[in-house]
Amino acid sequence: MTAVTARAHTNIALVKYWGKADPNLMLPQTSSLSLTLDQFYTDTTVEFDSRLTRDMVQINDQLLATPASQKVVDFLNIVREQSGQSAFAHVTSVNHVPTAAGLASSASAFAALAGAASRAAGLELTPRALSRLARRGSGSATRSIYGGFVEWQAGSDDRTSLAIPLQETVDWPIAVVALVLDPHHKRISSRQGMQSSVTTSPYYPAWKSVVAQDLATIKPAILHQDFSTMGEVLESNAMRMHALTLSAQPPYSYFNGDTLRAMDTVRVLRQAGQECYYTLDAGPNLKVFCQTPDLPAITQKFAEQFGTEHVIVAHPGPGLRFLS
Ligand code: 2P0
Repeated sequence: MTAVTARAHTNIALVKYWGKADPNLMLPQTSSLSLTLDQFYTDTTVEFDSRLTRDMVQINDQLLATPASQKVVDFLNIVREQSGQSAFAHVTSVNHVPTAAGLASSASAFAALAGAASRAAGLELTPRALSRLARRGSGSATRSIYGGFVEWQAGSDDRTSLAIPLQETVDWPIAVVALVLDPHHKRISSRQGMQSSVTTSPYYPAWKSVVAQDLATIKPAILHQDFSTMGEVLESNAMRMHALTLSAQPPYSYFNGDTLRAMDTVRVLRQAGQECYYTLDAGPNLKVFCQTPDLPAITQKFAEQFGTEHVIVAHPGPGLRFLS
């Protein structure tokens, strides 16, 4: 038996994925685009062992019982099907993602699991195949196979829905300031929330046009290092995604009071000449994009507002790699 360890970093979407077309194959309604981050990652070790009578899943030193480990077991079943490996596995995973920062650990977790489990099962997958496999665990994991700016192309079936790198090595001094505004777990999961938006928001058809337009605008902006255009698109895209929560039936929201206060601070900073733009996912915590020369003033402002320990700075990060 060979134990394989893989490391994958999490990512933050600039053009969001918010809705599935096929929940079983995890095909999305639209394409999306993200930046992989250096600060937050998951290390996962997988070893198939014919002596085991079930999959043993340990996350951050805690052995998971059956309902909690089900997503991982389902994912291992896909790997067993693809590889012909029939044994159960030991899975040991350590998340270096402050779940409190509202950064999805499922992206780095399933990307790392896709790498470690496939190789431990004897498969040698290309990055494209790894991206397709990671998608089966969690949509955002599709993009975490690659570093830098990454596009998940929606495709139309299991073969064509995968990520491709737009720019793996980011030669642009940009940073993402993650604000920890509420350390509690979100009440409505992304999975539940996006499903509700797809089926009940009257704005969902408009969202699909928004995403197509935003992708067409943001990709050249990234390649030309046009920070203003990139920022305007990522901020409006986030707000339009959140409009799908407010317009669902029943309506819901991931914002809290600090979210609105932090958005206001971004506007104040911009008016003062510190160019920065926010985005946020299925939780209240803002992530603020800026260029590194403006980073000290921006982090200082947020540290004054929310406390230094609630401000985490990240930069573009790398794709999946094998540690052993
Ligand atoms: C994204 N999010 O593009 C969007 C924006 C949250 C808001 O992908 O059901 O954990 O596992 O596919 O990927 C978070 O949802 O959901 C997410 P599943 P996932 O990053």
